[in-house]
Amino acid sequence: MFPSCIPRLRPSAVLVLLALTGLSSCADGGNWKTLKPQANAARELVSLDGIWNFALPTSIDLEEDKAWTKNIPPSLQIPVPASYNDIFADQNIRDTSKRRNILRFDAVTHEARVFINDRDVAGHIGGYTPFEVDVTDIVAPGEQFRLTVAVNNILTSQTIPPGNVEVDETGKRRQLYNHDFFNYAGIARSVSFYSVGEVYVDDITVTTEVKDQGKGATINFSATTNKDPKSSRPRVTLFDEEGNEVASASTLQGSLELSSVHLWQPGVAYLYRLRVELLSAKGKDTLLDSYEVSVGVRSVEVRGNEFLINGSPVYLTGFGKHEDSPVRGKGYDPAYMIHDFQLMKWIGANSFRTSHYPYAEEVMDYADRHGIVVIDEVPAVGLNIGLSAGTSTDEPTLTFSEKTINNQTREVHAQTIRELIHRDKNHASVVLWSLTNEPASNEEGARAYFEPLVELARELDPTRPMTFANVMYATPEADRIMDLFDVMCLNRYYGWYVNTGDLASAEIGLEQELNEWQDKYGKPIIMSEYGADTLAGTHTVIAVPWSEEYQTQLLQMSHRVFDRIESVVGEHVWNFAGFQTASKSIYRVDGNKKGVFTRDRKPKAAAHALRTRWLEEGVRKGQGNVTAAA
Ligand code: BDP
Repeated sequence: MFPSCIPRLRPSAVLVLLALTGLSSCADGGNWKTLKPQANAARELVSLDGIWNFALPTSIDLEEDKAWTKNIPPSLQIPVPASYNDIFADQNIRDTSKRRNILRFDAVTHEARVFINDRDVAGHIGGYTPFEVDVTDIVAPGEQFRLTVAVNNILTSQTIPPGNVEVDETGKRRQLYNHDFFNYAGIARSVSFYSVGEVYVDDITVTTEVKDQGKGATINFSATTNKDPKSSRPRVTLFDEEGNEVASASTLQGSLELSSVHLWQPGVAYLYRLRVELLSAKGKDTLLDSYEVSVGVRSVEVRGNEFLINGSPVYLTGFGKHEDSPVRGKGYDPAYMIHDFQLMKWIGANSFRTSHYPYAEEVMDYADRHGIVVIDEVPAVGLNIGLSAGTSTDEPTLTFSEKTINNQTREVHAQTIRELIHRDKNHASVVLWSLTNEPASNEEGARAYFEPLVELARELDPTRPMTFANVMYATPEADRIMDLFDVMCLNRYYGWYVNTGDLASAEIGLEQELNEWQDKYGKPIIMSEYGADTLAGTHTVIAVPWSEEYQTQLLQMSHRVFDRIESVVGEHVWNFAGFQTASKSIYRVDGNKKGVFTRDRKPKAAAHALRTRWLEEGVRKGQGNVTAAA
């Protein structure tokens, strides 16, 4: 049923996807301070997912083409959500008149311009966080309109992630980048229309404090409204999982005290629901708006070299992941999402890192619901000009300079931090923010670049610790930024990129380095990446690189070392599954094959070995392991 107050999209919705096209004007006007749309007594929600018409631009200049002023023919069509790359064989009603209609994009990778009919209505930079545009004054309820979205997939030194475009001998533009996953682009996540009344809740922040050794808790909340708060009366209610009201307040900011509480525990999630309602300022309790957030009561703390959740040390088991699947690319896929979580449960993983960008909001909701611990990462990957597919070039590099990663890049990076923390701040599953993956933290300029970003993140969220994933070249002596962070996430490839095929030497090297980190900083270490490319089905008696035996033995060697280093509080194998990478790398054969599952989620021998360690043997006895996902 189509709600009466929302404008109608023409069946032949149009979409222009601009491959390798520069958007001349800055994409702004898209409001990124957006709450995930909800349908309830006060809000309507209509999904715009489906089949969209698709076209590549005829000109590199978007203004010249003005494709949004025409109807794009249905000769090429794409599914939304999905990355467009692998699709082709070539390459909500009461007072209708006073409601606000908002168009929301969960993610357009990497940059979007949104047109309604002939009008440019919004833009957004950043491929993995949502934005919205209020279209109330642009299209009338019931009116048909043409929606065009221009998508820009270009990466430069001033985008996050960065990249650069080269023009080859034939005059063809070619996108280069330093990160090891395919530059999928498009309308990767859902598109929706939602409607709110004239006065609505536009943000909610919830933080929790665990008290009396876990018996009680304080829930702090702060909600804001789009209008003068005096134009409505707030009613805040906390419900338990059975739907019983357990606390309430009548202010937009305040605290709720619970004398007995069900904690959110890794593996044993418990979610309260905090409902914020806006009632008419005078007279009857007319409902103007309503919005609910899930609340998991838990604490996170770093003490010495321990990582504590609810005051108990935890040991993380799991993976660095990717949002990647055949055909859909980085498009949100609920079937793959839930299957991945089921495989993580099967193998005994209690956690994962959103390497190397924020994942779909549905993923975060699922992790909250099922007690899976998340290290949440911004898309700042590849801030390392000398690194390519885990290997270093021999050329001297200068990653941080006026001509490369500069102040402008840092401002874009800062915005990714603002948008991620704004989007994910209320997720109990998120216990650590990761501000970058494998930057050139050994190079000059790294400290000046990162110090203000860490400060910003701490201002935005004083409740969670900060980390970044350190690259192997930035050793304890060479790295210049580790002291700025709380947890040391280390990506190490002993036995793969170094000591290839020689696990005995790899074991010595890995232990030596981990001891150096431990002695220098005394902070918790999470092994955020370790692993080996493996061609499923390749078996050898003597374990050699690329065989299933070698992957298993490399992981076992790494685990022996981790078990000897007190500060190691977590192990995330690289990677959960195989994933697509840039076509230009000769280190990759149809993608990165370090997954312990293949790209189509079939287990390699290493998956069974991990299951034995994580579920049957139990890692690091006495260390307060978190149980595997429920
Ligand atoms: C690290 C990166 C990761 C790569 C991995 C690899 O953080 O994105 O995919 O190495 O080389 O450099 O497999």
